[in-house]
Amino acid sequence: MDKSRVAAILDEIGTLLELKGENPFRANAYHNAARAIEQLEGNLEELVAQKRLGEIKGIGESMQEKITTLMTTGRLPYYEELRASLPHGLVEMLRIPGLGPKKVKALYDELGIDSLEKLRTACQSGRVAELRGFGAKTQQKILEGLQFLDQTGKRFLLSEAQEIAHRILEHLRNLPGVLRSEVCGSLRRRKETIGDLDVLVSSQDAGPIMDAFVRMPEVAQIVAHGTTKSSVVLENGMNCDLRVVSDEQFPFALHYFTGSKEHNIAMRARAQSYGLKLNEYELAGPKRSIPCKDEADIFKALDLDYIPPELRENTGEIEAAAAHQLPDLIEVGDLRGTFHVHTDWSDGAASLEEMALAAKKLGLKYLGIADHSPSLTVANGLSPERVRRQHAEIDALNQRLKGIRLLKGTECDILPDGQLDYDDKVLASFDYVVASVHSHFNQSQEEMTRRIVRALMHPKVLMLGHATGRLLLRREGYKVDLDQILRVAAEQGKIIEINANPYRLDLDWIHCKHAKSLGVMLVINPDAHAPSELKFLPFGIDVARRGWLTKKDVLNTLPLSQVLRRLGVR
Ligand code: DGT
Ligand code: CA
Ligand code: CA
Ligand code: ZN
Repeated sequence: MDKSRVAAILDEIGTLLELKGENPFRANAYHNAARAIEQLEGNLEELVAQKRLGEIKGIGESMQEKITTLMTTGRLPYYEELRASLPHGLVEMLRIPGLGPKKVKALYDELGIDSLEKLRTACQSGRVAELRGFGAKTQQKILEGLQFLDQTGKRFLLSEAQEIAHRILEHLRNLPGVLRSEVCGSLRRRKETIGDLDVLVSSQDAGPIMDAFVRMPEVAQIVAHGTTKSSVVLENGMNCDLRVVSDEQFPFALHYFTGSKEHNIAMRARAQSYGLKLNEYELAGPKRSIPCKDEADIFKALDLDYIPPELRENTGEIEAAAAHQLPDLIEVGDLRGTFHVHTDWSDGAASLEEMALAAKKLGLKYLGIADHSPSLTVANGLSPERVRRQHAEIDALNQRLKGIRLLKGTECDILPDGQLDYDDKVLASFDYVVASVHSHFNQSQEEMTRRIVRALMHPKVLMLGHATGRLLLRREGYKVDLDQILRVAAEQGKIIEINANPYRLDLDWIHCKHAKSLGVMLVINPDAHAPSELKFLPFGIDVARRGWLTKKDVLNTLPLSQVLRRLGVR
């Protein structure tokens, strides 16, 4: 069990306690412990083994016991009992924007609502509006939230899906008789949201593997338990299919279940043009089948270069592979630094030095600090006076720290009329400016586009932050003509951010591809508000790869010296 899993369970315990209406201090103790574990720099396993959990700030004795049980046995009876003591629908109701544990508890206690369906009915009959602390406006918001959930379906963030898929693969890989194993589907293609998990294993003997699969602790419900395919619902509500095939079939099944469906159809058509048939079991001619030991062999047999899973959307990858013109996709290891992180000077959780050291530990050579500007008062935006003081501290740190260079940036608000939130004199004191929209999301598309274009035209602005403001599975972005933004960026030599926060992934991959075709450079930023969030960067790499980007399309693959030259900083 790893750190983020332990943190997620503690956090969920806190939420479950809130749903039960327990003492808020107890619930908070779990939320705080979760945060402390998530942000822990050291090795949790080691701390547990050496009985040194007490060294973590804010973790009391009974919490230490629970963490130890979790880490050593992989389970926590207290958590399982707590989960079982509440209807599962309550946790689902928390997915509705604006519905916290307090409100969900009130709905359950007062109206007996324990599922999304009952909630919808109650809203439609007006009963929710009559509850104390709710009202017609809240009821309307809940209905809109329910509709939003319908539209996004039951999809999950890539980050969440990856975490649980990783654990499932661990289980399977440790079983005797498992030869090869992989998660296919949208997760392997690194889509930003995931519908269900498609797990594939090769083995001579499927039975025991299927049995072990449906018995994993992550399984909440068994839907089907067969010899070639089993289906389960996982504890987070996600479906997961397991297929077991022979090792000879594995490459074909891997390719088929990775998809996308559109890519598969185009590949099958290409096979047909060679007089071959391609399906999840084989690639075969009229007389014999063509053995392939891995996916690359399948592509080779059809005169194609290997197509990385991220590109398999039938948006030209097969034609490019045939012409040997696939891009050499960017990789995580290509990143040398990044430009958009927050510190405790604004709404971040850690100091400049803590962020710098965390970045250095990840192998980055430069870290651009971009705290908020004054108009974002909720995020403690920096006044010009505090900007000066922060710059003095950055200078001092740069003197002292070796192997990591801090850059003086800002995430400057784009005001409703497109002006920037600092005057030109203050702006001149930064090494660079990330310009972002954080307010007045309801402007018309024309207004919003004009607003962003005006900000981009400012000579000091280097890059545009989170271009649409979307929050995946939570809210749509503001309306903006991205094509026009990208054209202006191309003309003016401005850079567009790929915000790697798993809730954002904004710019999206489709527009990355478009940006590249226009000659716009991109930058991958974690928008980290804590040291642990620097680890969002690989999700940005996923977007970039799906957008066909190479190392030279992304600003922060440049070494420090070239970045300094580009920024005009000595
Ligand atoms: P998701 O789960 O909605 O995030 O998206 P996927 O891509 O994982 O889709 P899923 O789980 O329905 O199916 C997994 C893969 O199986 C899919 O990417 C391609 C393959 N597949 C599924 N249905 C079909 C089909 O009707 N025709 C073909 N050619 N392939 C299919
Ligand atoms: Ca899937
Ligand atoms: Ca599936
Ligand atoms: Zn922002």
